[in-house]
Parts: sequence; C-alpha cells; structure tokens
Amino acid sequence: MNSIINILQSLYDSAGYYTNVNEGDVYGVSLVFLIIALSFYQLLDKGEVREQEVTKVAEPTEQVAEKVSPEAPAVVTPVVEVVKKPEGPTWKERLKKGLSRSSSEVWGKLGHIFTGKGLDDDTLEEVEELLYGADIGPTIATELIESLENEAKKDGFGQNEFKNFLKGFLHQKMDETQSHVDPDLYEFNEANKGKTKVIMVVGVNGAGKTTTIGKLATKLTNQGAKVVVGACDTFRAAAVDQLAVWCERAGAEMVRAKEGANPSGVGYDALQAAINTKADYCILDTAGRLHTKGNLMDELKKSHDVLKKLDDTAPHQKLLVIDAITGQNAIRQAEEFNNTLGLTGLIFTKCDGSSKAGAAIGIVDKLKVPIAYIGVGEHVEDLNVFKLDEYLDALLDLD
Ligand SMILES: Nc1nc2c(ncn2[C@@H]2O[C@H](COP(=O)(O)OP(=O)(O)OP(=O)(O)O)[C@@H](O)[C@H]2O)c(=O)[nH]1
Ligand SMILES: [Mg+2]
Repeated sequence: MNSIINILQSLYDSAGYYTNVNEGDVYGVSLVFLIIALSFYQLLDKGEVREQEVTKVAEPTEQVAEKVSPEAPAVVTPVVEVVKKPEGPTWKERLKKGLSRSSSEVWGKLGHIFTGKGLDDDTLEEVEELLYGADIGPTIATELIESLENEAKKDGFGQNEFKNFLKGFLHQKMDETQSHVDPDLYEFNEANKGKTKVIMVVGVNGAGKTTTIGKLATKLTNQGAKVVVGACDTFRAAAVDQLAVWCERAGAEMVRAKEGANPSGVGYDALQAAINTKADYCILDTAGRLHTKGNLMDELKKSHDVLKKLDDTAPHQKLLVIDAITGQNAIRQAEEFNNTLGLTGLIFTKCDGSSKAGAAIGIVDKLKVPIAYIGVGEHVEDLNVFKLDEYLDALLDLD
C-alpha cells in the first residue's frame, strides 16, 4: 500500500497538486479506474451485439441485396458482401418440373407400351390413340406412326429405344424451323445498340402476354439494354397498371395513354419515344383478342401497319403468346394470327399447368414458325429461351 501511496504522491506533485496522499485517495482513484474500465468493456460488448444484428438483417438476402445502393455508407458494405442469393432450381429443373404433367400423362404412358418384346396390331392401335391425344396434331401423329411401325415391331425395341426414336423424329421435324429464331430476342447484342428493335406481342385473352413482356423486359434490361414498352391494351386501365408494375421492376420506360385511347396511336407514340431516346427495344403489349373476331384482328393489323410510318422494317418481331392448355385449338389460333400479321415467333406459356405442351410440336411443323420462348411459371426465372434439345429431353424425360 505504501509504494502505491508513494507513486500517487509523486504523480500529484508532478501535476502541481500539492496535497498529502492517504489510503482513502488510493481507494478513490482505484474506483475511478474501475468505472472507466467497465464502461470501456460495455462499449466493446455493444459493438459485438450490433454486428450480430447486422448479420441477421442480411439473412432475407435477395431484396436487401438489391435495395442497398453502391453509394451506401462504408459500414454497410460488409453486409452486402456476406449476402448470398438463395439458390433456386436451375432452368433445366424448372423446365422438367413444368413439363412433368405432359411428360408423365402422355409421353410416359406411351413409353411403357414398349417392352422390347415386339408389338402386335392391338398395341399399335393403343399407341395411335395416345399419339392423337398428345395434341401434336393429326398430320404429324400419322407420320410418326408410319415411321414407328416397322421399328417398334423389332425385338429389343423397349422404352428407351422408343424415347430415343421419338426424340430423333421430333428433332428432325422442328430443327430447321427452330434455326430461324432471331438471337437478339435472347441476348442483347451491343453491336446493335440504339437500333430500335420492335417486338409486337399478340394473343388471345389471358394467354400471358403482359406477364411475358414483363419477364422479357427484365431479361433485356438486366443485360444492359434500354427498353421502351408501349401499353397498347387500352381497353382496361388495370391492364396498363399491371404492365406499369412490371416495367418499374424491370427498369423499362413505359408509354401509356388514357383508357379507351386508340391502341395504334399508343404503339406509334411508343416507337417514336424509343427512336428519339435510341432505345434498343420497343416492346408493344396488345389487348387480348379472339382470333375469330374479324374487327379486332383488323384493328391489330392497323396497329402493325402504322409502325411502318416511323420505320418501314418495323415491327421486326411479331410474337404470338399461346397458353399451353389450349391444346389443338392453338393451331387454329396460330393460323389466324399468322394470316393477319405474318408471325415471326411463338411463346408457349403455362406449360407447367398443362399436359398438352406437345401442341407446340404440331404448330411449328404446320406453320414453320419457330418457338422463341417457353414459360413454365409466373416468375421471371420461369421464362427462358426455347432450346429444342432441352425441351425434348424434358418432355420425354430423357437425360
Ligand atoms: N402458371 C403460369 N402462369 C402464367 C404463366 N404465364 C403467365 N401466367 C399467368 O397467367 C395470367 C394471365 O397473364 P397475363 O400476362 O395477364 O395475360 P394477358 O395475355 O396479358 O391477358 P389479357 O391482357 O387479359 O389478354 C396471370 O395470372 C399470369 O401470372 C406461366 O408460364 N405459368
Ligand atoms: Mg395483358
């Protein structure tokens, strides 16, 4: 204790604080040190808690990662780095799941018929029946049966042989047409920057036009493209609002008009805005219409033709959206829209909710119009480029 009193005394003296140090002073000074040490410890402790809270906030991930801007304060940066996007199913998995009903209810049943022990006439009839029910269209079904007949009667022609035979047949039927899809529809090509590509999206009511445009715009803006969307469905205010939500999410500009406005005028204004701002894409959402309503089809043609006043090569793409559930009627729809506009591509949506995804094959074969995109759900990730091999593998459950 004496040595502590001496140290304290010399400290007091050097500070010019001339007083005699006693035991009480030593206890007092120790108390002050203790309080300072405790406060310091508490501060450190709080820092640790805050770090834990920050990590927790980071857990919901995707939205947080998207909302934090690059200009956010430095302290937030480590949070962004630890955020990992939740890994959803891959596109192949989504496609396989989406086509699983068509695959199991139609093509799977067919496959089971082939046991490798040859085929009698009764079983061949059963095959015919299933194929006509597969919605691939009567022409292609007949052709398929003819080329299958001899093969299938051979011993050793089992389920796998059948699937591979079918894949070869369908591939050869669709391959040529599929090779004509414009790659700019999938990937924005920097070399074409500023050369506005006009995409007109048409189809019957509720086929999935607006949703598909939203997904497509998102995909293109994500690649750095500038996209202008024309809300040409002026029949319902709700249709425009639905599109506006998608455009905001996608970061695309939207041109709209009042409910009831002339749809051709909106398309014209949208293209004008796209050209003026050197947009890379101008996508036009049209109102749903029955292919049998002549006046509505005429109005669509007008909307198509008016664009030529601004660019005589427009619209560059005329895409028909088809709900997969439509089945055989889809061929009629596609024929009518094709007669009116000269379609350049098809988009099959809702393949996840139908066992009739095979209808796509019949349409491609009959109209020689390729499928550009396929949709298997409501999320952006559920729309993707149509790749023939991927589609056939998923449809026939081949791996
Ligand atoms: N399950 C599933 N639903 C889809 C898909 N594509 C679109 N939908 C849904 O289908 C419904 C109709 O889609 P819309 O995009 O509004 O269809 P639309 O063709 O614009 O409709 P109209 O403008 O009324 O003619 C919406 O509920 C979409 O979420 C898909 O691939 N799978
Ligand atoms: Mg719509």
